[in-house]
Amino acid sequence: MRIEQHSIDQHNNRLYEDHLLRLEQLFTLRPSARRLLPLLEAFQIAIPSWALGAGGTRFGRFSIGGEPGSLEQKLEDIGVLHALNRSSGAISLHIPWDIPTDPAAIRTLAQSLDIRFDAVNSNTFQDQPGQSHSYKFGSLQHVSADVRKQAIAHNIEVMQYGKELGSTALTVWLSDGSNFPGQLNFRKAFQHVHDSLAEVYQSLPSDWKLLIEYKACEPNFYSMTVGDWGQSYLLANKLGNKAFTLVDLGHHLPNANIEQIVSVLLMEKKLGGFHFNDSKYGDDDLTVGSIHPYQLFLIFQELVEGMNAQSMNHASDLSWMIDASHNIKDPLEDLLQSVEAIQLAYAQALLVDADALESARIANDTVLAQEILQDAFRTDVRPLLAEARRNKGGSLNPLRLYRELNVREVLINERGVVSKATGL
Ligand SMILES: [Mn+2]
Repeated sequence: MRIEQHSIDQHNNRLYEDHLLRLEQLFTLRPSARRLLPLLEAFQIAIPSWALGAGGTRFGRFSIGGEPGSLEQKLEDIGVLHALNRSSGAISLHIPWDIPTDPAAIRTLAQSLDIRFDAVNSNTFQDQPGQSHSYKFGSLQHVSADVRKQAIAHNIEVMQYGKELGSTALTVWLSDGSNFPGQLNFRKAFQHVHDSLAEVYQSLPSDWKLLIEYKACEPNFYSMTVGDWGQSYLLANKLGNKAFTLVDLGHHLPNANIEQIVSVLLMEKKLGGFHFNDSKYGDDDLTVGSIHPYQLFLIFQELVEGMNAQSMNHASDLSWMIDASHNIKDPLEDLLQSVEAIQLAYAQALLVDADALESARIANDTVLAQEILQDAFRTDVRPLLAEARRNKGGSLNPLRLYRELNVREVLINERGVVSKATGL
């Protein structure tokens, strides 16, 4: 399914008067907001290829119907999102769930939808059919050199697929770790992971990044070999200047100060990108911004401050990706909400009066510092986002138009009720 431009234009015409009123109110209150439009228009968030179908838990999975059954259909779904919000112009592929069998055709299709390829993701947390060695006891950390070799070869193969599509980053998330005390020699496991990643790094093209993701627990419940940002940072530092830490918001122990982690990683030029999601109890993979929107804003406040300090390009110098699961929502609606939440936090962070904040800090005026932050956070920037979308041909209200066009019903008619997307 493709969204026709005239559908978007008709929808925008109907909403325009009300939109303009709200936008002018914002510009009156915040004249500086006008200059944020080009930044918001440039900011794109990659959609993961595994997030277009219904997710699930180990207890069950409930199909949403009309799920994309091929990589082509996944691209078409992202094309629908991108047509509506003009902010989802990238896909993050997961191998082997989404192997491009005809890379040239996939590239052409992506180009026609204005979608580029963000980081490719390897998978050594599951065994694949026909695989010689099992990852039951780890992959890059494994006590057996043969298992490590197999996992290294897989990561190199994933980069080959990425190269054919124009991707320039490999994300490695390891489930490696141990479930019980005594199971693992921590030192040797970490050394193996380092040495294995060093081999992968040797095959990394000169213009690529290696993004090292960490996670505090799950699927291993006693130790994770790359369990926190310090361990990821250590590996990235040892490997070289093309290796970076990737922050997944759901991969921390409860109450971790993620904004502070982000600030330090940026300062050290070792922040590579993000996996956005939200959680209340653990790695819940809920819609980003649905539980902790203020935390998301604080993270973006550090990102904007840190990126500006180093004259970084907000849109292109870090990888912005969603990593969430949709257990009860329509995945496409959830992704529209996710992109909006990320853009809202970014816009609010851009609104922070950085000079005033710095002066308050120098004066040790804690109250004023909080007021400055919350003044930005409590500003309704939704009309600004809508205007940025409209400027690029997108919809003033993507979710509303998605429902008006009955996109899910159309997809179910096209693909059937029982179609199932590849992934977990
Ligand atoms: Mn992730």
